[in-house]
Amino acid sequence: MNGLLFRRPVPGAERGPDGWRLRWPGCAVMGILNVTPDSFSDGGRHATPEQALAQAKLMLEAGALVLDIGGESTRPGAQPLSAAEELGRVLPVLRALSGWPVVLSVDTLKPEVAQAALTAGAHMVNDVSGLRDPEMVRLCAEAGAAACIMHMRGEPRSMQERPEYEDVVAEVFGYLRTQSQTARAAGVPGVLLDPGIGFGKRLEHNLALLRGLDALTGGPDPVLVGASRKGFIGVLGGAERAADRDPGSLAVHLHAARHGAAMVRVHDVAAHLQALRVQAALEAGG
Ligand code: HH2
Repeated sequence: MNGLLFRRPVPGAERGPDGWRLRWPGCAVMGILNVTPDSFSDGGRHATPEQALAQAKLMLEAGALVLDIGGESTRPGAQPLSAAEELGRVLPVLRALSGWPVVLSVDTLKPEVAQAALTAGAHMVNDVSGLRDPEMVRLCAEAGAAACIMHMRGEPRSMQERPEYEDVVAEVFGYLRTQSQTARAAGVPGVLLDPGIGFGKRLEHNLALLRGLDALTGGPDPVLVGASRKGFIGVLGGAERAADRDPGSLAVHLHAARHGAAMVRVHDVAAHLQALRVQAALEAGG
């Protein structure tokens, strides 16, 4: 069983002495809901609250455990957005989804956005900057919200300009462990660790992190992998358009699940759950 602890009520979580514990078997799915005009794969497709809610309903019915709502694209080269603009995108959707039987995550690196999103109904924060800003740690602890800590080298605007590592696996996993310890010591109840596929990483870095995943999943924190439709899948699989990269995304995420990932962050929830269920059944027979 995998699990994530919160200190606030969360749909599907059991109340215990230390808070609300969400538990799930095997690898769960976090559905991506980008309320943006410019995300690299689904930009503009769910930009109005009505479109976003229709997509949320589809992902919920398909079996997503978590919906990850983002108002700012973090694709390579993306320009930063103001907090007010980001909030204008995510708050109407979060308010409409509040009360739905699904865990709501806000995908942001801005403390102001995270704070308002938690007040509007989000249960957890997905921070692609890995809780770099101490204010993010403080507010997650205060709200009793779990956090996804992702590794990113630099910033989206410039992160793909010649990223270099001496030992990418040791550096990325070491960073995640340190951030987790800091967050827990400050009172963040639960953390998910994410190697940040494509965030300041070249093809060989992404592959090394995925091949080395056991070293991270063997630790105390659940691990999330998000490779859905990313550029390296296009390179390896010969799929130029992001929308054509679901088969390669499945291959990466099945690998991640086999190597202990507790959650995958995906665009196509139904296809992933089907594949993960079949893989789990095959492994159960072993
Ligand atoms: N990838 C993206 C955004 N947020 N969060 C986590 N934890 N892990 C990831 O790998 C991750 C993430 C980028 O993908 P997407 O949301 O599809 O695109 P965009 O940033 O262009 O909106």
